[in-house]
Amino acid sequence: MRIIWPSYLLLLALAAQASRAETGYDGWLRYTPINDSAVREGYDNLPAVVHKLSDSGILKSAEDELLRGVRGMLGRTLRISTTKPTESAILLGTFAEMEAFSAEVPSFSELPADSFCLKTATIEGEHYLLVAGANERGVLYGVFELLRRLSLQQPLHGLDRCEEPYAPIRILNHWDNLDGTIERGYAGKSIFWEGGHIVKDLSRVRDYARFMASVGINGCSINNVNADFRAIDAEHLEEIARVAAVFRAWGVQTYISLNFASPREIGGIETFDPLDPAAVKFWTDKINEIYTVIPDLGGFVLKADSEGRLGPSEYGRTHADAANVIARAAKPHGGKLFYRGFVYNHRMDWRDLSLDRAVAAYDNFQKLDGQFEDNVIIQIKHGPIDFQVREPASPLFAGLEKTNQAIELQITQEYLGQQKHLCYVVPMWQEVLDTDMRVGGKKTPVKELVAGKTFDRPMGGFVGVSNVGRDTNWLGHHLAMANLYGFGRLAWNSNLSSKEIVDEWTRLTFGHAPQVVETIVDMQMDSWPIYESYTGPLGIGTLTDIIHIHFGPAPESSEHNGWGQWHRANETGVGMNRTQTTGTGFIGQYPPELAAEYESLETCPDDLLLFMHHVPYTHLLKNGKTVIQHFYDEHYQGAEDAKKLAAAWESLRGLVDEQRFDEVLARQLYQADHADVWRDSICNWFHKLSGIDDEQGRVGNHPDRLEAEDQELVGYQVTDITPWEAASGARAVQIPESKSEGTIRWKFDGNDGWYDLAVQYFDEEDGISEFDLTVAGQEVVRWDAPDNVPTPSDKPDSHTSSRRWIHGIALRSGDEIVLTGRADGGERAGVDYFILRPHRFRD
Ligand code: GCW
Repeated sequence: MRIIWPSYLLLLALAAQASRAETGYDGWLRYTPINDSAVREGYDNLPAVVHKLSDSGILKSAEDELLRGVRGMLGRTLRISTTKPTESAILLGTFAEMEAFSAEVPSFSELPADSFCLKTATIEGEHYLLVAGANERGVLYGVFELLRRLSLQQPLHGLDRCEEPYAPIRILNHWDNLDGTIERGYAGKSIFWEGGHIVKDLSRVRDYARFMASVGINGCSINNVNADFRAIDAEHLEEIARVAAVFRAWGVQTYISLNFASPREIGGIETFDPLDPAAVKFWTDKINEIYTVIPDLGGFVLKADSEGRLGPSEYGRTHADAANVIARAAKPHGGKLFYRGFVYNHRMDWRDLSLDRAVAAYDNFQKLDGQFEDNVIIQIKHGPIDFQVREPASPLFAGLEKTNQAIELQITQEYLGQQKHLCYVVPMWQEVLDTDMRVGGKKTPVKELVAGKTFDRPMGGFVGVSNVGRDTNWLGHHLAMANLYGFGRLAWNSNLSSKEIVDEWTRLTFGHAPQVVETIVDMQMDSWPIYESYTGPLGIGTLTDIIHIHFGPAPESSEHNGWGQWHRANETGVGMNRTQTTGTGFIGQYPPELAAEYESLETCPDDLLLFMHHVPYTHLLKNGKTVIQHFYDEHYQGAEDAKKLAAAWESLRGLVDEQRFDEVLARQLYQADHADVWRDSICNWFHKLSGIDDEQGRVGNHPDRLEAEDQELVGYQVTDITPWEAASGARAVQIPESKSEGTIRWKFDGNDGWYDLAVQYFDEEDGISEFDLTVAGQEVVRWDAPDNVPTPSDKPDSHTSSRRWIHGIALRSGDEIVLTGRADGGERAGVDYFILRPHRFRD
């Protein structure tokens, strides 16, 4: 029976479809209709037929994607021709297949794997658009480039363009655990794992693979580098094979993280000594087994002798011994081993000033240069410490001449606001990639070293730690997707600028309206410098809580412990002395010209000053300010600028679809307030330590602030907050028991008028407290604290310190203001302070 839809139902269905598209799930692959008729007309000559020259899975994906994109953007459904077309057509195939198709196909010059060409050609009298790849993956990439051009509304006629990847290795790592949690993931549970197994429904994995392919990412590891032994048992291998099958169709090779102690833990032998024949046999047999299940597995990732992971040092063996035992087993199958250069001692004696975590990667690996098998790639974090807000390039990039290397970049914003703060990190990556290491006194930017161009190594490239999750928009913050996109684009073409990349991304994600594009591009480009200024400027490190959560401010946590992320702040000065003359000698790991630049206070760039030197707080920077005053100024300016980011986003109200607008706004407003928590913690801490006042008198002085502990309390108790700098005045108030109530009360004695009131409270993850504010007996607002922008802590601290604004309250002198809190679970309705200021009418 034919169903006849009433037209209003059809309209409703269409409307539902249109709004569904704007949850952020589609990321930059939205393919929304091109409505501008002049632009549409430019595509009138696009052939109506598509013909693919082979039947592989990848070409099928390419064809599907082409149909999907063209239908979405132009509203036309291309005809699939399974036989040689007799009219104008889009041809999909490899260079070789194209040349075999007709003698009239122009010949293609030899290009590396994954390259593609888009060409228009007249063949046997018909007009063709050729999407040709050096291999099948190249064809798929060519289709995505074609669709990108359409989305960017660029002309297609007369196309004649080839692109080759900057480096062969462009892969993602995931730190996903088998139970579905993600180490340092900020957007929900794993898309791969759940309850110890690969998820049943792999449609999200497929859509993720599309994202990867669309920016040229050709490999992906799917389990945590802190690896679970079980990942490679027979049961899980079969499950991983399902993921590999989904990835395969999008040209993405699967990688598995290994646990180096596996021979002992699951191999039934006593040892995991890489030179012991029994361990060698274990790896050979296991890897042979793995390749029978997943014949085109890309290979493995290994974290050994790091942060408590077992490794070769257990037996006095080297990293080369460890890498080679696995690499040799993988080689016959074409497998690679990514051996992580992130090896350091996290139990270092902080009292010994000669020790320095930054030297570890170079010290561990440089001496082994040349000893690794040729399918081993040393995977090196971009800086010598650990993804801080600014670090110099790792000297190890210059230290390996005979060994393959890849740079590890972090997409998930572990130390950079965890997608609750905006931080477009591509400019930061680019600074590292463009750092000229001056190897042999010659121009040798990091990007050329890692891509294997300088020393002519066959393998090299880029690894991104992605950690997307099941949140609909993949990374938690819609604007954070620019980092995933940017990683791929930069790995594909490291000469693109970060601004070009984000301009492209913005148009694909939010459309072409000039105000929207300009505002988002500016917000993104400003975001890293802003984040740096209110967290850790001058190269000091992010100054976050480095022991646990890595989110809010906790400058003390970097000191006096074995983790080695020290900044050596004391009463007189600040910074790690890494000079060769009087410091830890780290600077000597760089080639001589760069070492000389960093060694001298005259030439060391100020933004790396405290990474390289220990200086008095009164040291004068190149801008004429003292270090401490600059620190204060940066934090105040940064916190102001964070508010401007929110205001910029707010200016787009009505120009961006509602859901994405609201969700981004919530995060930007959160950041605007949390930047004050940062500013105050860091400034108070350094003020106390240095004893030097802020020239502008701002630090520790908040005329519009009322401390909760100074008001009349019933049911609330005053608590010391740890660390002290996380709370204004080092103290806050809390209700001692769950499910109990308390009140904070004071009399307003200012002038009658309109006011804005903010409550600075602690929104923890271990309860949902309730609050109720009354003025002169009238309830003004009631809210609960369900951890809306999830703050990863169950304590009243700098992670959970949150602000609730109540705008436009009419106050009269003598009014009683009462905040009633009701504690829930571990969350004790904690309140730090109130801000009361004249109402600012918003535009
Ligand atoms: O930055 C640190 C993270 C760890 C991570 C480690 C690594 C997967 O805090 O969570 O472990 O780096 O890169 O191995």
